[in-house]
Amino acid sequence: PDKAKFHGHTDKPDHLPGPILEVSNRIEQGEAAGIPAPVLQNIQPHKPPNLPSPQDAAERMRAEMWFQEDERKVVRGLGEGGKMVKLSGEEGKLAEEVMKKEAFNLILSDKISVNRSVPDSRDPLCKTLHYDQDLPTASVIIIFTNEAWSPLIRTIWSVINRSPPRFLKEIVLVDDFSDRAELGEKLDLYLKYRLPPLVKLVRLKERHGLIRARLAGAREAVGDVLIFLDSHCEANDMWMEPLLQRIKESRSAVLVPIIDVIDDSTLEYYHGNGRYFQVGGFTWSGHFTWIEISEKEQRRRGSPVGPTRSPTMAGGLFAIERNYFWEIGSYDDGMDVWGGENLEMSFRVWMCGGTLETIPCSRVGHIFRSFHPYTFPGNKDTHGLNTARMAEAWMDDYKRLFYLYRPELQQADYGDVSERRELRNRLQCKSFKWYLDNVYPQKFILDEDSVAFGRLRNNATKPDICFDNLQRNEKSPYNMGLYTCHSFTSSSQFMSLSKNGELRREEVCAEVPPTPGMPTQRVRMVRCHGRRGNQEWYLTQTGHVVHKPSNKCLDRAYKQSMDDVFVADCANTITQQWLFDHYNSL
Ligand code: UD2
Ligand code: MN
Repeated sequence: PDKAKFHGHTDKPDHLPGPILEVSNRIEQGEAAGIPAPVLQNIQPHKPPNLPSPQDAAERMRAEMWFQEDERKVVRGLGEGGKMVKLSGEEGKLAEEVMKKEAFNLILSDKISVNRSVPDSRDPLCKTLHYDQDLPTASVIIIFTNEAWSPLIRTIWSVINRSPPRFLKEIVLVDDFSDRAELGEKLDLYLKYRLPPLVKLVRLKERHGLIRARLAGAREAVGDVLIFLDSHCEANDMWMEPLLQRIKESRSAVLVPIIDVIDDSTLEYYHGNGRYFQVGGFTWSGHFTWIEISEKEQRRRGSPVGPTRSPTMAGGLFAIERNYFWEIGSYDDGMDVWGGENLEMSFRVWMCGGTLETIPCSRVGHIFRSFHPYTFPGNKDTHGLNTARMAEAWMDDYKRLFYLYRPELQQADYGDVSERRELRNRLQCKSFKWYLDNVYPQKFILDEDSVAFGRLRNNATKPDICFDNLQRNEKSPYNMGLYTCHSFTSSSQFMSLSKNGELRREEVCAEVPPTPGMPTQRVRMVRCHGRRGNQEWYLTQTGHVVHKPSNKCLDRAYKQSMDDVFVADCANTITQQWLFDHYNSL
């Protein structure tokens, strides 16, 4: 069966975690440890009413009680500078329990100031860049459904504290029909008594799902630029200026910040080495992935902090000129709850004349959670259905590959996409082939870029065995094994020999570690590097699959277990004879 996870989740990028910083005991014990109070640049508190009525006084008391209860939990200095914190003992156990429900460490989050500082994770070169005094204004739109209190409030404060007041027009919160008690009156009162008036709250009367919730927020917004954020983010220093500057230069540029990782368990704000980051790709099964910046793009952008073209975006954090958002087709409001809208917008923007760029000097942290701590009404695979809508509207004939990887969606009821097709006509958008050729030329197209593809089978014994990913994580090196061939289409057994001589799956390629002298060697699958070398293979007329640099042959006999794939000295044996399902040419 397919590994595509029901409801899915978005993986973290491969940012390096920061150096392990010593967590000082004093901080753990809660002393202030000389940490400066955060600078709150932007607060204009509401004026208290001149003559409070008894109702007002009671309301105020209720609010203070709630807020003070929260503030009592906070340990001063904890997690400041984005440092990791590990809870121990009873509290640690409790935190682990709570994580099973919340998908992140809420116990710890409640102990960290909602105004905490984060490490400046930017490339040092960013400090040499200049931004205009006169930039468009921004509406920051934060949607949420049943988000926990402290990460939501921290997201809001991080935006207020680290955005220039003159550009931050407003923050539009959109409550997507939450039923968590604390997001009710308490949140209303927090807005009233604690937050500056530029923070607005829209309450949706029924569950919209993230796509329609963002549309509702966008309709409220009045700033020149819309900036969308998830409800568990922390904006970094000067995150907003580079986005606004680039949109001022190019109004059809849709921008993403570098998304820094906030650890779901220690709440450490990873800051890597400032320079390394990835951009967005996709898999044919319709999932977002992180990919390396192509060499061509590194040359084109000129500077490591220049706007970096990205084939797709993760989806949650992006900036777009407000009118352009509507012109270019906003979102497909037929998409439900979660998933698919990010690839839809990415393909649409590129195909219809815009650009999608990562702005390296803008950085925002995000808590990557391994599951969704909210319900999916009707328990539908909304990611699958939304992605089918996307494929039908935008992928032309390449949707064949989407359905090859997701056969169960071929007959699915994804609704009516005629409006999206009309939009595409009206905007005279280019083809998906244009997108692949021009925006994502390195994308491997299973049936076009290969000499042979399908299952890779050996029939030395019955039943036949095939290459199979054994449901292992494709990111771990020994993720290929052998398994009884499936008679149904299953992407876990897709293999191909590419025109470049790679023995590969979608993103990973077979290679043999260079250890000369060994008679047999285990084959591992790692990210394709496209430079042949130890990833080069060829097929022979006799069905051998030869690893070119070592001159060894794939062999099913020399295996410790079914789990492994080996090469051995080439010989005329049936255990070295392999067959692909399809051959394009030989
Ligand atoms: C990623 C995106 C997310 C979205 C998704 C694809 C990042 C960092 N995150 O998933 O924004 O593009 O991919 O669809 O790029 N929400 C609602 N109503 C719902 C469901 C979710 O308001 O019915 C909110 C939720 O509270 C959160 C945001 O939408 O603020 C995104 O949800 P998520 O954090 O569960 O998604 P994530 O980060 O796994
Ligand atoms: Mn998120």
